[in-house]
Amino acid sequence: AGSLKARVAELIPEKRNELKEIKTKYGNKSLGEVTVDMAIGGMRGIKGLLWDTSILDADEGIRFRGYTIPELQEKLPATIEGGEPTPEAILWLLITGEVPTAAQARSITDDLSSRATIPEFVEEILDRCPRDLHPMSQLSLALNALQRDSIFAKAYADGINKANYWDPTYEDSMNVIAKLPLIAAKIYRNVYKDGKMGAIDPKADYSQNFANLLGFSDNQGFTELLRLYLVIHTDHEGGNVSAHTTHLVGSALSDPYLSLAAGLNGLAGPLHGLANQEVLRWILAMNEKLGVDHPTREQILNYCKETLASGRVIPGFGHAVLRKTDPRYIAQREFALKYMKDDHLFSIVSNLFHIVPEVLKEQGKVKNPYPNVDAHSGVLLRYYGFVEQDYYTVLFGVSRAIGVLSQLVWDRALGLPIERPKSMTMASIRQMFEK
Ligand code: CMX
Repeated sequence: AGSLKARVAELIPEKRNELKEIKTKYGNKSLGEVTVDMAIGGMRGIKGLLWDTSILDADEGIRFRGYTIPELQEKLPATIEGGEPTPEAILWLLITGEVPTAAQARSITDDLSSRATIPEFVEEILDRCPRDLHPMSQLSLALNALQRDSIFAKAYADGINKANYWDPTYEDSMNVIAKLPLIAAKIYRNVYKDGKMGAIDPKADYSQNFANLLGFSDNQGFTELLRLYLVIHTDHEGGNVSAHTTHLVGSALSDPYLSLAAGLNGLAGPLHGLANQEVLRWILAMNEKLGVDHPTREQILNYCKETLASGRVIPGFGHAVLRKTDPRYIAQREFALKYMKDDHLFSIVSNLFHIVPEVLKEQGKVKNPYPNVDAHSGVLLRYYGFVEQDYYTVLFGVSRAIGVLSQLVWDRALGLPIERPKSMTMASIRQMFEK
């Protein structure tokens, strides 16, 4: 139950009509040309997906249901006076398109904590994982195991009517979002600590609970950072690997557990979410190599050049769609300026902000030389004592679930079909143009 679900039920007829109208009016209009380069080049720039929860502008960056990050920081309810908005609030926004009241956001907190349990066998699976199994692989494993309890899968097997797919999709999605902090924290406690974990406190918000479970209950700064982190990583329109994969797998009517697990396997790639861990590793390796905490401009410049010369990417820089500095980076930079402006790693990140774009521009092939979201998050987490880099992408995954599952509810509510683009062979491309 809960009023979010009631609101979704109210919105469904409107949205179905809107989609029908768009199809009737514009169904046969062209969204643009598809060139051979696009087909070969990772489908870059092809407008071929419907995704309502957010949209990315190359210059301005992401808007969540029409709102920029600074607008969200102003409009969404926060837990502490003047503090960061909460993931519960953005979940409401992403699903309904409406800014929640504080009471509505609170209802999500309550709903999620009432769903936050995991079966013993899933805990046992995690307990049996070797410590050197990557935390992202463990996360994916646990989600696939939790799938046993999918309400959608059961409803489908019982013959549910298409028109009602959204309902069990909603239930599964809320359950997944509620259970993720437990799974994620269990992985963290097993891999890096003694395996013991606290319990959900129904009075605490989602981020506070997550921080408590991780073992950071007395660290208010960390909890506030977690709120910001969990909000800004939720969604980045539909074409990125994790979002697109979740949508694609979901289009086969695989349930939300399976769909999200697939998406998170994509997030675990170093060109996508794993850059989160790579950035800090790369910065620390620089300091170690140079034997200093405060490398000079010259030293940083050389280190960047060496990275490029060895045929590697500079992690945290560049983007497939963005052509300016990522506003998610800026939001984190502002957080750092507010809470840790004298931190030595933050000062390196600040220097990289100026130096890397010069180096990448000079190299001449990168379309966007500016920092993305991943260039900043590591040093913020580390500042609060959360130093286990290999784990960082799990935090990204917990947040990303909120965005991609919000859209998945709508995929099912709108009856979007199985995804099946056309592929070409090299011979068939030749045939088309070499007659
Ligand atoms: N360092 C070095 N070279 C880079 C680069 C970087 N940060 N970013 C792009 N390039 C290179 C590409 O590898 C490509 O080289 P080749 O032509 O030799 O293959 C060339 O520049 C052109 O690439 P592009 O069109 O500018 O970028 P893409 O859309 O192909 O790729 C991305 C985008 C993010 C994968 C790429 O910029 C990159 O690898 N960045 C570093 C990894 C990273 O930070 N990923 C996180 C992105 C955000 C997220 O998903 O979490």
